[in-house]
Parts: sequence; structure tokens; C-alpha cells
Amino acid sequence: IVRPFSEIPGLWKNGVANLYNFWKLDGFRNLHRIMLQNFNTFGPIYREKVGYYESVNIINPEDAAILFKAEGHYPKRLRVEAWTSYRDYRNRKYGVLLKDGEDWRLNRVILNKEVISPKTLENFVPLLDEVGQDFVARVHKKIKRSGQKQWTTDLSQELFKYALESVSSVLYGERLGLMLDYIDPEAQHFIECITLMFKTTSPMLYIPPALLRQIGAKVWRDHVEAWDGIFSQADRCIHNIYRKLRQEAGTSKKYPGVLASLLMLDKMSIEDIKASITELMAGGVDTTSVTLLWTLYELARHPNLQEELRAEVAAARAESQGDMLEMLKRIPLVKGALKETLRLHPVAVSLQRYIADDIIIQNYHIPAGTLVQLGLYAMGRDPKVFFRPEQYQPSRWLRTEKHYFRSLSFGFGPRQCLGRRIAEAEMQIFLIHMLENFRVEKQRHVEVQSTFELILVPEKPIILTLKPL
Ligand code: HEM
Ligand code: 2DC
Repeated sequence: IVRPFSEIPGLWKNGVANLYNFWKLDGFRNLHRIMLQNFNTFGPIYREKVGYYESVNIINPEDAAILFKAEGHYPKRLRVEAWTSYRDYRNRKYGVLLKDGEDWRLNRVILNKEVISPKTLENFVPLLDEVGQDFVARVHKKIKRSGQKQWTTDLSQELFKYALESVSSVLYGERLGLMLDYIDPEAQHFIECITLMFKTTSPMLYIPPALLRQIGAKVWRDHVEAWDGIFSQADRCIHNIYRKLRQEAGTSKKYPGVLASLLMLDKMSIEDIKASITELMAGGVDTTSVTLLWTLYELARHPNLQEELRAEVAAARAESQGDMLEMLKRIPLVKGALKETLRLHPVAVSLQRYIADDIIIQNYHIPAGTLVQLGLYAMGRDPKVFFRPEQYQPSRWLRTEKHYFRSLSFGFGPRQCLGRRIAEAEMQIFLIHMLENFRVEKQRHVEVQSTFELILVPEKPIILTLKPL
């Protein structure tokens, strides 16, 4: 017999009291650990209400399959009110990240062709390869200048720049010049704004931004300032391309970038294009840079594995005679390493959908319209789902284990990460160049955990040593 919705275990009766407890546990920064603990307490399904945020949470891949089968034609994830409120406040259009329904689908279908279809890789890879080469050249220069034979540092700032340079070169078909010694202060400011934007979003998941705005709360003011900085930099980049396009009218045969392609295609309104390009630019910095930092950290902790990956890359280089697009087809273990990083250190703690149909999960009835969350962080560390989950083992993704609904770091289906192809290519190319040039080491006995700042990030700086081979 199917049990009713009201019998799902969990704390969902008093959102305000739960918010108070959540706050006492420093939940704004510990969301991932609290979710893990809730699954331990309540089992594989629990219902929760914290502040105004209400959801049903699940952890099993088989249940994830049921969830995504019920996502409907217009999959809808948690509405991040802080982000929509800002746009309403400043009279800006929603991009594909925030749109829903038919409006979302129409934009998404056009963007898919330019951003995530497999054929775009041909265009992206040469641009990303150039940025990767410049990154290692920059590190070599840093080492040379230091007068030592190695460089010990917190790479996060360098990685932010690498990520922004990469995503910008793909979007605009042009370099920002962030791998140079003197960089545009506006670009640096943009990077800081993105981090602030993410950080100020998390409290507003639980407390309505409209309320915070009314009382003039600092977190709302900081959030507005962060988005203002993001939009003004994106606007500058977009206007620059728009102007050039009108002057030259597409004379050269070279790939002009995603923005110019969309403008020439003339299938989306200019305002819609601007909104989505801004989201892509903002979404393309902290996500990949943090994942790369975690990957270097894991490679430093596993020197034998690092050598194995280096050998794979060397063989791929030889077989493809340096053709990067070909190389990317010959590095399964490098790809496994990135999946493994995202299993243990996912960018998104959860995936969510407002389900379109009634479903039954763990023998409980869940009505259509409910917000159901898959605990991605918890699933990645569950011994019932992954054999010896605490071990970093890229080879587990080479078909030894079951993969059914287990590789979900970029989400699922038509609403999955739009930046996925860019992110994957950018990260693979980065690792290829780094493995070909440096050995990565770390200080002994330093364990680094995740902290929740809307996306999961390292709780403290990760100090690594790069040694030229
Ligand atoms: C959405 C993860 C990098 C842009 C998402 C979602 C996840 C995700 C989990 C939600 C998917 C869903 O609900 O099914 C990641 C990870 C990244 C990454 C793990 C890198 C390691 C990027 C990059 C960009 C980007 C580089 C931009 C170039 C977006 C956009 C959406 C999205 C625009 C919303 C798509 C929509 O609503 O239709 N991402 N992301 N992401 N991501 Fe990413
Ligand atoms: C955060 O409980 C935790 O890719 C919440 O590139 C549920 C939630 C909803 C939406 C998720 C968010 C979490 C994490 C960050 C994500 C976001 C959707 C897109 C966004 C996963 C899991 C991200 C980082 C985008 C951001 C693009 C943007 C800022 C322009």
C-alpha cells in the first residue's frame, strides 16, 4: 500500500523553528553536511521546510530516474528568488537560467545549437587550447621569475582568470588578455562580483529577498551591487562585439564566437541574447575553476594516479599528432578524473525539479507540483551507491561499476547545464597542458573540506606546488 505524502519523515511542520535550528548549525555554509545527516537520520527520503523553502529530498539513483521521468516538457528547478528579484528590481530580462515554460524552451533550443551541440566543439577547442597554452606559459614565467625551481601557491585567482578568459574567448571570439601581467581592473572586479553574488545568494534561499529589500538588509544591498558589477562588465563586452559586427558585417571566415553567431542567426531578440550571454559569462567562472582546483588537489594527493594520467595524455598526444580535437577522444581516464572530482566535490549540492506528475518514491505518494531534490553531494558519498566512496578512483568510470543515474554533476535532460560542453572541454584541455608541463604536489597532512556558498567551494585555501617536469 502506498503511504500518503503527509507521512514522509522529516521536519516540515514549522519552517520558522527549522530555520532557527538551521541557523544555529551554521546551515548557510553547511547545507551539504546537513543534508547528509538528514539522510542518515530519516533514510532515503525526507521532507523538509526551512524558512520558506519546502522540499522532498531523495538520494538513490533509481529514485532520481523516477524524478526525472516526471519532469515534464518544461523542466523547472528551484526558483532562486534572489536572482529573479534583482532582475525585476533593475528591469532586466531573464535569460535561459531563469526563464520557464515555453519562453525558456524557445530560447534554450536556439542556444543548444550554438553552445552545447557536439559540432560546436570544433569551434571551441582551438580557442580553448590557446588559453591553455598561455596558462602554462604564464606558470613557467612565474617560476622563472621566482628564481626557484618550483612555485608554491594558492592557485584560485589564477584559475578564476583562466576560466573567465576561456569562457569569454568562446562567447566573444576574442581574448580579454587575462593571462598577461597587467590585467583590466574591470575584469578583476567582475571576478570578485561573481563570488560575492554567489555568497550573498545562500541566505536568500531561506529568507525572501523582497523582505530583506524592504528592511534594507546588507545582504540584499551587497547582492545588488554584485549583479550590477556583473551586468556592467557583460554589457561592455556585448556592446563591443555588437559594434564590431555592424562595422565589419562578418567578413572573415574565422569562428566569430557564440554571441556574434546568435546575432547573425537573428532568431532571438537582442535583449534575450544579452540576458543569456550574461548568464553564461557569469556561470562560467567559479564553476570550472573550483572543479579544476579540486582536481589538482586530488592529483597532488595521488602521485601514482597523476603519473598514469600523464602517460595517457602523452600517448594521446603521440597518436593524434597534437590535434587537440583528436586528443580529447583519447583521454578516458582524464575524463574519469573530472567525473570523480565532481562526485566528491560537486558544484551543485542538489538537483531539483518541481515535478509535473504525481510520483511514488520509496512507497510514498508525492503530488505534482512538489519540489523534489536529489542530494547530489550525499549520493556521491553514499557507500550503497559507490563502492568505497571515500576513495578518489577515476577508473571506476571506465565501466567497471554501474553508472545508471550516477553521473549527474551537470544535471539531467533538456534542462541540464547549458555550459556543459564548454566546461568539459575547458577542463580537459587545462589538465592536458598541466600534466604535460608540471608535477603537482602538496604539503602533507592537509585535509580540505567543502563549504556551501551557493556552490560548494573549498573551505580554506588549497596550497599546491608546481614543479616543471
Ligand atoms: C545549469 C553544473 C559550468 C552555465 C547547471 C546545473 C548544474 C550545473 C547542476 C543545473 C542543471 C539541472 O537542473 O539539471 C555545472 C558544473 C559546471 C558548470 C558542475 C562545471 C564544472 C557551467 C559553465 C557555464 C554554465 C562553464 C557557462 C558557460 C549554466 C547555465 C545553466 C546551468 C546557463 C542553466 C541552464 C538552464 O536553466 O536551461 N549547471 N555547471 N555552467 N549552467 Fe552549469
Ligand atoms: C544551490 O538549495 C542550493 O550552475 C539550493 O552556472 C538549490 C540550488 C538551485 C539552483 C542551483 C544551485 C543550488 C547551485 C548553483 C547552480 C544553480 C542552478 C545553476 C547554478 C547549479 C543547487 C550554476 C552554478 C550556474 C550559475 C549561473 C549564474 C549565476 C548566472
